[in-house]
Amino acid sequence: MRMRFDILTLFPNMFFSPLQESILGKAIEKGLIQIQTVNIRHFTLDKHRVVDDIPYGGGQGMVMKVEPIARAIESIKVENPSVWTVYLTPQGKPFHQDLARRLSTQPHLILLCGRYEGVDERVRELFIDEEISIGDYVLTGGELPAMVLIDAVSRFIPGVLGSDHSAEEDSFFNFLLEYPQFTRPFDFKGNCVPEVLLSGNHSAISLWRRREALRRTSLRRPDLLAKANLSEEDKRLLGEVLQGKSIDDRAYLPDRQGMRPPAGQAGIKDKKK
Ligand code: 4HQ
Repeated sequence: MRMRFDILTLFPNMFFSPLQESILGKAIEKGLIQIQTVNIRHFTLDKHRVVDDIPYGGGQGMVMKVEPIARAIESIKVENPSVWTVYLTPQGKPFHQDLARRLSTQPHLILLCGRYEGVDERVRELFIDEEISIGDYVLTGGELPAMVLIDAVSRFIPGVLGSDHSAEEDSFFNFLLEYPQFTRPFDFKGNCVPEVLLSGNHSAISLWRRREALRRTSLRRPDLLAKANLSEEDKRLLGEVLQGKSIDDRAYLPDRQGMRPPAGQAGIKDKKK
């Protein structure tokens, strides 16, 4: 059951490194997912390979022309007429875990990435099955949203995550945020790991983790907690939390101002150790 993604973009190079590292890279090697970038500019027919034009009616910016996009989509549809075609746009339906799960049941997706002021409206009318937004902010193009979507969808494909890890068990599946995690050392500059995690008492550990997940969710995402299916025990644990059994004062860490890399040099710098 492998899944194929065709990404229609003017900037195919943006995708290579992000999708070839780590878990997604392994999934590609294993043949669980197949990703192909399609350069929309290759589907122009004019000498200057023009992909955009000024908007009818005037106004700022440029609009992506319909014909190159139409030809690019049709070049994929000749192979698979039933491919599901998604356009990434702030005007789409909000992306979330349920939508990622549903898309993972499709064998083949086209992801259309817009630039500038977006695509000619006739692209939407004629070719797009679903419009999706990754959040209420404005990006410079649909490429990062397409990568976000591929990442979240791929995690639902059997074999992509390790055998001891199911996407269904992650946070949001049950509308609770994850409990705090710790690893060695036990004592980092006087900041110690909660003793219960070293106790070897598995029921005590489960209880502590459940309470901390409930605490986090009630502090940071009360909207999620309202959707969670809470047991009687959960309600009791939440009661303990709300009575202030040590509140999570790290809920909102301040932004680390002054930690930005120095300006200057063009390009991305890789910090030398
Ligand atoms: N853009 N979620 C503008 C987004 C976006 C988002 C993609 C920028 C489309 C034309 N896409 N282009 N947020 O901001 O999906």
